Amino acid sequence: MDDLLFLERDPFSPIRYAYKAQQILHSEQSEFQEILVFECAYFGRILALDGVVQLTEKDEFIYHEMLTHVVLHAHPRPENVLIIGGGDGGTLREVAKHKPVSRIDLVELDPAVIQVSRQYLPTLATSFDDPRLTISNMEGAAFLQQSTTLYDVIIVDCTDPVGPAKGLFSDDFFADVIHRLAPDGIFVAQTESLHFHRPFVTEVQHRLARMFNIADLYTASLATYAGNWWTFSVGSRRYNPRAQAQNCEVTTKYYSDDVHAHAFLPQSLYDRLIRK
Ligand code: AG3
Repeated sequence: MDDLLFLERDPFSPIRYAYKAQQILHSEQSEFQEILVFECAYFGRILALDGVVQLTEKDEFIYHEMLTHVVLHAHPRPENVLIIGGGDGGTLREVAKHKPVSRIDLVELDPAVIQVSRQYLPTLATSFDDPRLTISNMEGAAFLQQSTTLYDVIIVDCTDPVGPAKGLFSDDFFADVIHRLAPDGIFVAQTESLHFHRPFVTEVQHRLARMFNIADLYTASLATYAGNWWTFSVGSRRYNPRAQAQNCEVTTKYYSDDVHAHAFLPQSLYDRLIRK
């Protein structure tokens, strides 16, 4: 029997992936977007929002570990952590592994994503009942403007920077972030592919460099996001994100002390790709 084909609709990429799907587990139109969970023999369950793959059970650990543990280990003692986006819970699962973290705020615009993840993605939705967690369903920028907390780490785990997530990369948003970061706080955001989106990555790096003491970039290779050479952009107020302030003591499948050191681009490559 032929497989069902899921054809990704990714407006930010020059290619389209077709996934061999076995079964659709859930499909709904929420107030904000189309939410789909389907099953693949190779990738396991896949979450797509408005037709764009957000994660697969097969390789999500690489993305979520890299989005969180690099900056959490560049800071000597992160206690207050803010996650903007991340309604599937994968980023939260990784942050929750850190014992010194005493407060986790998660700001997810669409409560339906959290519900769907709790129901269909139990390996991601492990930490929604963590006592340190507070969930707010609102825009990230609005949350930052009304918050009175100073965060040690702020993480943006968003969809592609077209549509609702576009504003999360603006000067205004970064100014709101800095306002709510402790004087030694660190900011990180997923920033797309160096193959397909280098102008975007460069623009974000230049913007961060203007606004933070340190701007930097690290990458990981992902099978399922078009462009694959995936970037994570850091804005740091004090600590050099290339240096670990603590060794890795959390249990991970991908991130480790030597991965931390190797994830950042060699300076000459950074200069060639980003500075020019
Ligand atoms: N956030 C990054 C999604 C990028 C997907 N882009 C794409 N497939 N073109 C994922 C959220 C996981 N917590």
